[in-house]
Amino acid sequence: MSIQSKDQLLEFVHEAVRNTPVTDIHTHLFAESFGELLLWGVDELLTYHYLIAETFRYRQDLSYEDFWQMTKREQADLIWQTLFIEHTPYSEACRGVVTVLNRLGFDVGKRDLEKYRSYYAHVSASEYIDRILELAKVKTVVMTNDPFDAYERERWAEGGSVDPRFLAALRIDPLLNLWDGTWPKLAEQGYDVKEDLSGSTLAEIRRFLKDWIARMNPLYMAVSLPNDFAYPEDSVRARIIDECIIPVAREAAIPFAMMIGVKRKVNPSLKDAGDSLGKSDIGTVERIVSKYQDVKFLVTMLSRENQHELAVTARKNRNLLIFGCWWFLNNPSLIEEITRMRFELLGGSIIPQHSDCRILDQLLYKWDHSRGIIAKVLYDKYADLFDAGWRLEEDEIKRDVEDLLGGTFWKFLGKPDPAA
Ligand code: RAT
Ligand code: ZN
Repeated sequence: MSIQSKDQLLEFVHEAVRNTPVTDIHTHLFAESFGELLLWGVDELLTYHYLIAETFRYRQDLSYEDFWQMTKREQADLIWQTLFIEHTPYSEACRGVVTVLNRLGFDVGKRDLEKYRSYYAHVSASEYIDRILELAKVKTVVMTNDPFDAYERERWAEGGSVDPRFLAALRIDPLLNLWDGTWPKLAEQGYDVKEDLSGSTLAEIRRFLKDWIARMNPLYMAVSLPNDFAYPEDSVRARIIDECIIPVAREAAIPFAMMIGVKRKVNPSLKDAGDSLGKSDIGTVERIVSKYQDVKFLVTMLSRENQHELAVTARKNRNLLIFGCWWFLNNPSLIEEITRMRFELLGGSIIPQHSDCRILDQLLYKWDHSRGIIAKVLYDKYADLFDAGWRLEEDEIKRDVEDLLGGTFWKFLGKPDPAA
């Protein structure tokens, strides 16, 4: 059926974007079998590192040490009091908590934290996973799996994820960003590696990657990179990319995901909340993706200033799929600007958003908020076509939306969507 008016178009697009199930391609969520790695509940929501940073801005007298010595519940109380009672919670991260509580059916007008807490005391992790994924209309989430984390390694030794809604991604930051501290860990795990990369080291790193690929079956290998990431370069990082990551990605036929632009620990006292960002050199991305045209790259960049050139770089390299409005870009004004620009330069050959959720409940807000913006921008693009006489079929809109919310990702991987 073709759409006959702009009112009809508006309604149809918003409904399609609201109701189409999502493949969330980058999160920090875990299946239940990963035990304490899966975070959920109101105290976790309130102690999200985005909110910790915001709280300190209003608490000049609070020492970092005192804060970190508090229990999670005490931290949550302080954050609630500071950001939600003494101030109005309109920053995006604060608004997110309000959206979640509202979507769970609480009376947010009452501002009754104890009431919200008491609900969580009576729900099990497995029920809650079902409830949130259903409410958020998220069909699959990609985890961030760290083979250097001792606790997580044990979970994999026990079998990893058996829940088909949670898929793996092999995260390799320590290998590329902290080689000094990482090679001893590889040696401990039985790999014959040397600090100076001599002898069998590179072959052993490849063996390590292949072992973990066999164990996790990851959809891609991923790394976050500093804003001054350079390629090519005479460095341990560039050698490991060239001689280990690229050949293994090629052989396993999985993409290499690069998340570029982080400045880690600009304020170490803030721990996870202490990272920042910087503008990166797009030439680095250009050189690596054009050198290895037979390898697929998923790329997101953290600085707003890099977004336009990244989109143009994707036009030139079909092995590059750009994804998400990452971290400090995951704000309505920036999502709208970036999504609009990407649609104009790349049509639907992008992944407009990932959630980056660390707490299960956040799926509700991150996707609700992003869906509204994606629908708005998509409608505008369709409306321009409508004005030029182009008439869209409902099925065409559904196809486009399915692609944006997961289909494009699966096609890029060359794999069928297991949840389709
Ligand atoms: O968005 C975040 O929560 C960051 O702390 C990072 O985890 C970032 O997304 C990353 O994956 O490195
Ligand atoms: Zn992340």
